Amino acid sequence: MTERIEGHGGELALAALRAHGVREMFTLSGGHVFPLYDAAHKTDFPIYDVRHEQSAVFAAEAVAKLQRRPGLAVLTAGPGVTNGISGMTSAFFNASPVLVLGGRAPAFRWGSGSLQEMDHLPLVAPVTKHAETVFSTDDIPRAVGAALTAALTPHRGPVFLDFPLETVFSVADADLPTPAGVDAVEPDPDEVSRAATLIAGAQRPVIIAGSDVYAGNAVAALREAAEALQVPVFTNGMGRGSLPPEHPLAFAKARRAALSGADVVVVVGTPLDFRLSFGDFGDAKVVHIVDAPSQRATHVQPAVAPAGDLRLILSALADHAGDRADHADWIADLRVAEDAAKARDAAEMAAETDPIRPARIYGELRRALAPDAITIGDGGDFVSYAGRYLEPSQPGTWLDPGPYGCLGTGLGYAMGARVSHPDRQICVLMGDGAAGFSLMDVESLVRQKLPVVIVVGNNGIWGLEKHPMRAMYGYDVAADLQPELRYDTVVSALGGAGETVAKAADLAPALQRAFDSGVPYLVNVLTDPTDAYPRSSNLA
Ligand SMILES: Cc1ncc(C[n+]2csc(CCOP(=O)(O)OP(=O)(O)O)c2C)c(N)n1
Ligand SMILES: [Mg+2]
Repeated sequence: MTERIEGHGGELALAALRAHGVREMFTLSGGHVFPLYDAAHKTDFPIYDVRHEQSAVFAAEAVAKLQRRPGLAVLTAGPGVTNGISGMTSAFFNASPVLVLGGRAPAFRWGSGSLQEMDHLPLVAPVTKHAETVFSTDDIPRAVGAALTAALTPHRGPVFLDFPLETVFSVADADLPTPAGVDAVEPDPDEVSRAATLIAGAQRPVIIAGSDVYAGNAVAALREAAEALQVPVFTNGMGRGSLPPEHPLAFAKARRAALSGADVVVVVGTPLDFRLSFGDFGDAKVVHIVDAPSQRATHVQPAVAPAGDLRLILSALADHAGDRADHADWIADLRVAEDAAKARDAAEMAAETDPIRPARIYGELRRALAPDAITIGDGGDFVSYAGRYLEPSQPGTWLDPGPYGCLGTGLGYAMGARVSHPDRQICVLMGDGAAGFSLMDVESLVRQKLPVVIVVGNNGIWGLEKHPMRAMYGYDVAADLQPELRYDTVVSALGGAGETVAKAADLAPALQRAFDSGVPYLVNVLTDPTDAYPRSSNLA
């Protein structure tokens, strides 16, 4: 039996949001969305507010990514919504189920020049799975339910609704929709069996597993498939940590050897994009396993590309009954390359240089971080090093901005992570350039008692741009920041705490103080500006 509910638009929306598993909102105030606050306030629904709408959407995205449930951002009409667009776009690239509810100028006098009167839909439609204006109050619960179902249906992604002023302020009664649930999409069994035969028969297969494996709850199935077929596994994005680092099939460093030597490359739950040389692995055959037909690549032709529920596909691979080649020598060869790279990394991470090089920071962090700590990367070179030197040992513990590569996720992601995991270490790894986009939100974290640790790799430059520009032109412009700036005192001024570290030996005690402090704490590490992350492509 459907439940009948009565109330203003905010109350109707909130009832539907709760019913669909939304547990909090991230927002920045604006009169157009007051009814949503009123409904939340009266029912003890948590409201977290921020200092820039971008952080609200990033916080909602962190909840969605980490907890695999919908995250909610509430943005006021006009500039509130436009400030959220980079966040929505990141969620779109990352397939994160985020719902953005926007205020909207009144419909009854549309065209008369109301404050902040603009049609958001043409702006947000290209970066959302569904965007709709809800013109009638009693239609709000249906619209919220339908939007959330779209967000959670693979391939997942953000959705947007806006409510004209009179729609959300008016009272109506309506049916509360029961959550529709998301049906698992059955893959084509022929494609799955062709993929299994190809992998099992390969001499040197490799699996690369990405974010949709975690989002699709397919981590256990990935492990079963890898173990059953004896295939080495590399990961990216939210796929990191899917296999614990000590697992015999878990690899991270031997990527070059693996991809240049492989005869079959299996890419699961991540696009064949620039991070994976656009799906071109020389003579190797490519198996691309995706969670929805829309995710099949159009720029390359894989040998086979099964589409559907990743658990079903990976479990079917694990159950493959046909012949299989022995991969023991291949795995052993890769292990030699992996161990050698690890030894090189260990030496870098212990280096006693003055000034400090980023590698050493990560050496210290590896000792300071608990296995379930959430690490968040927001920056250029400093975050590339984080990807290289930090080894997540559990899935769902690493947040990077994803293929949209948007600077400024840091404090929003940190807020969403702290709300998701009140008892874990939350550590933001931030370039000094990146810090400029969201550091003011330390104030939001302080006020709402959401402690996190921020480690700034302070090289005084936009490193990932300065080094390549010099290499290309012999000079650089627009790439300098104030050297040795005291980002820690910014955080202290906002009610948190922090310190500047210039000597490698001082890093460990500073990190200890940071994690013990119980407040937002910034460790401002002065790093070597001549240190450039070695990369083949220099455009970011
Ligand atoms: C919103 C946004 N603006 C600009 C860029 C281009 N960009 C990529 S990395 C980078 C430099 C980052 O500098 P910093 O955070 O100090 O890290 P570093 O490379 O110095 O370690 C810039 C400007 C971007 N990715 N996103
Ligand atoms: Mg920098």
